[in-house]
Amino acid sequence: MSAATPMTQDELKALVGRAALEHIGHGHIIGIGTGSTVNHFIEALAQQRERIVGAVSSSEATTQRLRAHGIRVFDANEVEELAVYVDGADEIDPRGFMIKGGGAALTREKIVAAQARRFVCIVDQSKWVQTLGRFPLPVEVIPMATQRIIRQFAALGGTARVRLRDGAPLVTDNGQHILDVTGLAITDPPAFESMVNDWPGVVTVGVFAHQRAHVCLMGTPEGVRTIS
Ligand code: ABF
Repeated sequence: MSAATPMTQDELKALVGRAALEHIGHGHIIGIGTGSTVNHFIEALAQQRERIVGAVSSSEATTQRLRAHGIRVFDANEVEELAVYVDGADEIDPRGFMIKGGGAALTREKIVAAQARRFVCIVDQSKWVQTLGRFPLPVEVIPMATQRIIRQFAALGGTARVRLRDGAPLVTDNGQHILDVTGLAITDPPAFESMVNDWPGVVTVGVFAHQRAHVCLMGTPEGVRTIS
């Protein structure tokens, strides 16, 4: 590639998707997340699918993609512990704290992340931030509690909106809704995550501090930067 043709965001995602293979051992069941960066990882993994026993998946979309490649998908309840979880993020900071859920799969992503010994986060460089909060924070909520949770975010200075798809509230894989919250600067992610998790009606907040990334593989025009 010449200097005159900078790598696209998708090429940077493909770069880290391939690099994540180096963090996968042999003979394990691994966790696999959701999104366009993870899709590149799945494509790379499919070339070496005998390397793993199978995967626990964080979404219906990923499950379908894995099965199409002949990769066995396990239910999370069938597996006690995962060696590693590979997933993308919407934002990641230098401590490995993340915002996730742009793809609406945050609840399952957090469950699978909690089962894994290591979280390998794969991102292009646009996701790197010093303070979480530029990306609208996804929060999965039980619809009955929506308006009260919107008011609770307003009290913190945030603006929460129900995510729509085709003009109607998006329904997650778990049958719930998503709020996207702007106007927050999340300076203490672990405390913020615990606080919002405690609000009745919140299923999952898209701050991943308690399930932070242990390794971040970041795609840059100079190559993959490994941050751990
Ligand atoms: C998932 O996919 C998310 O939690 C995050 O919202 C998103 C990242 O998307 P992409 O890889 O398409 O940029 O990992």
